[in-house]
Amino acid sequence: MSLKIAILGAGPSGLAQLRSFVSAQLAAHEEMPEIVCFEKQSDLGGMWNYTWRTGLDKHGEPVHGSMYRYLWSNGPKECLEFADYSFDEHFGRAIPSYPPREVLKNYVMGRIERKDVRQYIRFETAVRWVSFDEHTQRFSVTVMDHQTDQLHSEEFDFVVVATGHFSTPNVPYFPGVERFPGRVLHAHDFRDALEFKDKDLLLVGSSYSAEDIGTQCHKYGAKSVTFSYRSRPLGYDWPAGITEVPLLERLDGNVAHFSDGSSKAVDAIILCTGYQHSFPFLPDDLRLQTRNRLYPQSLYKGILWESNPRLIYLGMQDQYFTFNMFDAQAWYARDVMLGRIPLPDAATMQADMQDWLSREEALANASAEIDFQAAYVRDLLQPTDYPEFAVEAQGELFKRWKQDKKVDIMGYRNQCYTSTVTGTAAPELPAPWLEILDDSLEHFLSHDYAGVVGEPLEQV
Ligand code: FAD
Ligand code: NA7
Repeated sequence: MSLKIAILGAGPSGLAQLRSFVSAQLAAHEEMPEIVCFEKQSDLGGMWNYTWRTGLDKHGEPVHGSMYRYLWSNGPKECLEFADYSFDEHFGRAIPSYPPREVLKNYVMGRIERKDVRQYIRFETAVRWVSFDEHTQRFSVTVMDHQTDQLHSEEFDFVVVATGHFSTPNVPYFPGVERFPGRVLHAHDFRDALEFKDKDLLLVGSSYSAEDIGTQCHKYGAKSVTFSYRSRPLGYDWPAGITEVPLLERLDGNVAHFSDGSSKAVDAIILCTGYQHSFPFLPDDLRLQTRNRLYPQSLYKGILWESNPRLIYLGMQDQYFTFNMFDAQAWYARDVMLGRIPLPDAATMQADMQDWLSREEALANASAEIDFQAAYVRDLLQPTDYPEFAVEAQGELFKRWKQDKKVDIMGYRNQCYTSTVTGTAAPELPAPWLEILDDSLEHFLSHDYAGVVGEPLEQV
């Protein structure tokens, strides 16, 4: 009997898993597994599908999307390029290093549409519950099919959880917030910076969401942006109109009071306070519980559930590397499922995880974090047939990206990088990013970019 595999979610991670099977050269003794991918949205692309909706979707399911209008890649595209499908191959020419959301989504979809993977996906089907039967060693997956309005269960040998972890907001309470006269929202519900034009805006948090939403609101005409940090400030050289203050302590009407005794009257508050790993469809003994970190606990190789490696999690790490890391995970997971990679005994798995966890805990700065994640990706790639790519060289690009941001946080997207996959040097944006207000695919591709096509970079 052939293996039956459930993939939960058709975002970049779930699609990587599908692609890994479709592109597998199966050996004579291997049979193509039966694969079903359950996706609650009506299209694939995961987080990269922009939705205007917030709260609940048309079926009453929690809206997955946290992306917003005018979102541009927050890292160079050269750091997330698929080793088996380059940007040059997809667009037929060189494009700048920082594309807007729609362009990146188009790239992710391009690789998928070339292989017929839609046949495996059941859209508008939300996973409700997963259980494991010790006796049969199989999972039962219960889903709500909103197209037929029916709840049903199916059995599988493996379950791959690829439902993302940037959708369920972490929403702290600040005294006085219930009487704040303006709008209070979490980054998950932020959709359009123009809503905050001419407004004094307070953003709580000092990580990627705060940085990107704050700079974007500044770009689209917010009167002022105040970042409030808990542990450390973002620390960039901000333009006039953007300031950083320590943690918000309380609100008194529309006046925000901070822990250094300062205060500011604001019109709206956006809580950029991160997300929870949330798997309401999993029982406690199968459910990953972790903060946002580079090496979540209980996952051998960062993907296999320690106490039951038939349960696989993809993309649960905090991410420098994204699309190509998901590929590395998916290829490794595929080979475990096909029996190509034998798993060691429990003690060896435990020791391997502990080693990665200790290394993660010792990381002193972003540069070390990047090296750590590059080493992790390299470790996964090594036993698989995923095309070789210059992981460490991409790590060096990430370090340059960090430096570029430090030099000019409002202008780092004007920088150009060279692809480690094709050697193509990215052309410049047609104007500084701060001046480009149209983020559509049509507008981005309407320019005649002059790129230099070259050879793949040597491994560093
Ligand atoms: P997701 O993309 O989140 O996909 C998960 C899928 O699972 C979704 O389609 C969802 O509908 C589905 N799903 C969830 N629950 C269920 C259920 N119960 N039943 C059925 N289906 C379900 N990365 C970058 O590389 N560059 C960027 O510039 C960048 N910007 C970002 C900006 C924001 C605001 C956010 C939130 C993230 C950003 N990321 C960025 C990271 C992004 O999350 C990853 O690039 C990528 O989308 C993760 O892929 P995934 O498949 O793991 O998860
Ligand atoms: P992150 O990177 O997990 O960061 C969460 C931020 O929220 C971080 O600065 C936290 O501060 C802050 N936080 C969390 N809880 C609180 C409370 N209670 N009070 C104040 N501040 C708090 O999430 P992001 O949303 O920024 O980024 C997630 C993804 O979205 C990322 O991949 C991007 O590409 C887009 P801390 O430093 O822990 O003190």
